[in-house]
Amino acid sequence: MSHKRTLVTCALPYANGPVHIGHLAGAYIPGDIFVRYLRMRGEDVVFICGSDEHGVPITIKAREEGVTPQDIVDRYHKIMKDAFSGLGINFDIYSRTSSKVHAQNASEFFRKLYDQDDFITKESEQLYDSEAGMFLTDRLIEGTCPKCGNPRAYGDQCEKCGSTLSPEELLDPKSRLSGSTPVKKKTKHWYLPLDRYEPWLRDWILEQHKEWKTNVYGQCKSWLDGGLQPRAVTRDLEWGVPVPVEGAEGKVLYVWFDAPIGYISNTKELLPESWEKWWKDKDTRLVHFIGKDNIVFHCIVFPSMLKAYGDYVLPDNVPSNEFLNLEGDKISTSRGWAVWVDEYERDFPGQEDVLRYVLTANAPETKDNDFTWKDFQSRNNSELLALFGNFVNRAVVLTHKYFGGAVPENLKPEAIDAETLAAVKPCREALEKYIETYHFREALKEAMNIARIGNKYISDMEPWKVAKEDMDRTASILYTCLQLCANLAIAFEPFTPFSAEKLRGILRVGIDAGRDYRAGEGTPTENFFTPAEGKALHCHSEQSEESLVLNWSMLAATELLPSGHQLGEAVLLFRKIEDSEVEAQIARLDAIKAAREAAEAEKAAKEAAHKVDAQKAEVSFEQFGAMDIRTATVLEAERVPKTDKLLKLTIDTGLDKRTIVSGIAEYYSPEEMIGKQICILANLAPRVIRGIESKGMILMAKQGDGKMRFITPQEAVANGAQIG
Ligand code: B3M
Ligand code: ZN
Repeated sequence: MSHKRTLVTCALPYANGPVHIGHLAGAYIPGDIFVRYLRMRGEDVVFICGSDEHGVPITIKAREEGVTPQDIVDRYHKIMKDAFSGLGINFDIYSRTSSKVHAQNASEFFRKLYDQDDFITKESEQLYDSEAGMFLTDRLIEGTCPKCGNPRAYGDQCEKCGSTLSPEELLDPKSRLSGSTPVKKKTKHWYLPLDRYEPWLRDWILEQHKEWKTNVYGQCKSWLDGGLQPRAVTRDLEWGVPVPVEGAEGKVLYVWFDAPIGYISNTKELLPESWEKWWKDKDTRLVHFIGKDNIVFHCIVFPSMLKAYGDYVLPDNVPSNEFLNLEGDKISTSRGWAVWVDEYERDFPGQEDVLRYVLTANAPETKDNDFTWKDFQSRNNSELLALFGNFVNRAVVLTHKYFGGAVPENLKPEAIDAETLAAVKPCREALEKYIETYHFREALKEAMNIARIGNKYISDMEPWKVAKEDMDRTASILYTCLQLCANLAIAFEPFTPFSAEKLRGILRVGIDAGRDYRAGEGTPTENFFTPAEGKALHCHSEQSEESLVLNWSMLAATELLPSGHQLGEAVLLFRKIEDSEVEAQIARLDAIKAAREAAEAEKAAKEAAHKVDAQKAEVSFEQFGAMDIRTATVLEAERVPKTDKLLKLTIDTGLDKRTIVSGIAEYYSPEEMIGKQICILANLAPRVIRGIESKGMILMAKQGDGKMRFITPQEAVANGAQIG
């Protein structure tokens, strides 16, 4: 081990929406597994997270709701913090980028780079909303897409046809803030010249970090191969950390400049005395857990900032997952297509570990992956419950039945017992290797293999049958089973900490889960992280009341529970997830999908209705005059048999009574037409339609979606009146 301590961060989620399973699977659960594992191994670890509270989307949401950005971030900061603690994601601190410490720290960071001449400035013309008195980012501009005609395309992208746009390309651009037409205005911004760091980045990533996950390495390589450009690190906005230099009034740091500095600020808030050791001592290993959309910022931009600053350590690894889909569809907060953690906790109270387990077993580690409720149910029922839970339960219940709940003596051992226990060792080795290389789903499989081993052993040994004739052998079998149970209590702690704790309660053992820093140094702030109420997952061995304390180094040991050790009551580790529960979730999603499809269809219909055909070729006055258009009244109307579209109308044209066959049955019933005054083209050459001679044509207005309405004079006029 070439490091003395590990600083683990998880991406700071934007405080503009609740946490969903995509977030959890991407960064937070893997981060928590890694940290729990390291803590149990006795490593010195700090685990940092917090809300990312700046950025344009937060200001837009605030405007839409008529509240301040601070109101928005206050709301979601709390929701997110509760969601994480509810799932046992045990950060040491969950702070926020609107904190004082952060404003100061980010500001100081910028100032140092500024003083060192690490920025360049550029003046450019940007769009300005003179009514709102604000420069507009691309996202704040809306107009018609030049490619597909979507009237609500944004200045950076049309979400309808997917084209990338610039604000200049939009037809009829409008500010989303005030609706006014933006004007061009000069503005100056500070840029980090990433091109300066390119040779260094090439060496540092492409040569020295070949071990990074292939998706991460690949993205970095393609960025570097594409050539790096200076990146603006300031914005004309009100919400954010003010740019701390002269001539930058009304400007704030770009959210992606300040947010990663938040990792440092939050460490500083937690450990005001010793934070520097975590960020500046070369023996610190820095690991960022993120989703794949954050790779460039964590592998290229932030390291360049740290490098420019000078004293900081650089990330040792940036494990990043691909995206998780939900029931075959992309997770989307705005479309309501997600499973939110707060709702999960409401619908499945006490089932935190099931979600942790499923999201790890099915993690999108190498490619996008799909979460389905059926898979959720079957992984619970046929893995957690059938393998892990049942094995433990059988072992403990039988021990109570035959041995009064005390671990029996190993009175009559057989080779199979030792072989079974020995099989745990390769699982441990593989598990460790996988966790240390950030392959959590493989690591979890190894933990589950221990349960599988136990399950097979107890099924094969059938101690309930052996007990009828050989109590000594029964003792050895259960002794072996209980040793496996104790191993499970260690191996599952990083993955399913609630169940591991429950299991330790059953076995009456404690655990040395390592040291955490949640107490910080000095006076705790309100951003310190405390486990949710009733979920005091212990971390320190000294908190345990049990005399028997397990730790990671004991994993694969064959004598963890001594004979005579009294067990606690047998409680179930997992419960069955019923069909009705997952059906309710699927029904909820179906309803969301149906509502979305209905809304999309309605929107499409509206748009189609408004589509106007292009003008036809010119006609002469004479050509127009040749048409005999006049008023008439419908006397009789009936459907033409065996057709859906045709009505046969008898009309009074003022000249005569005649028959016209018209394709309007889709829009009007015969009853609706009788007595109506209409306009006709009287001198259209007669045609025979379905055996009926039709003389003339009824004038109809036809909308873009095909819907037709007949034309009627403003007020009743004599039949046969000429129109022209
Ligand atoms: N808030 C993006 C995200 O939540 C961003 C991460 C910041 S990490 C410094 O996906
Ligand atoms: Zn478009």
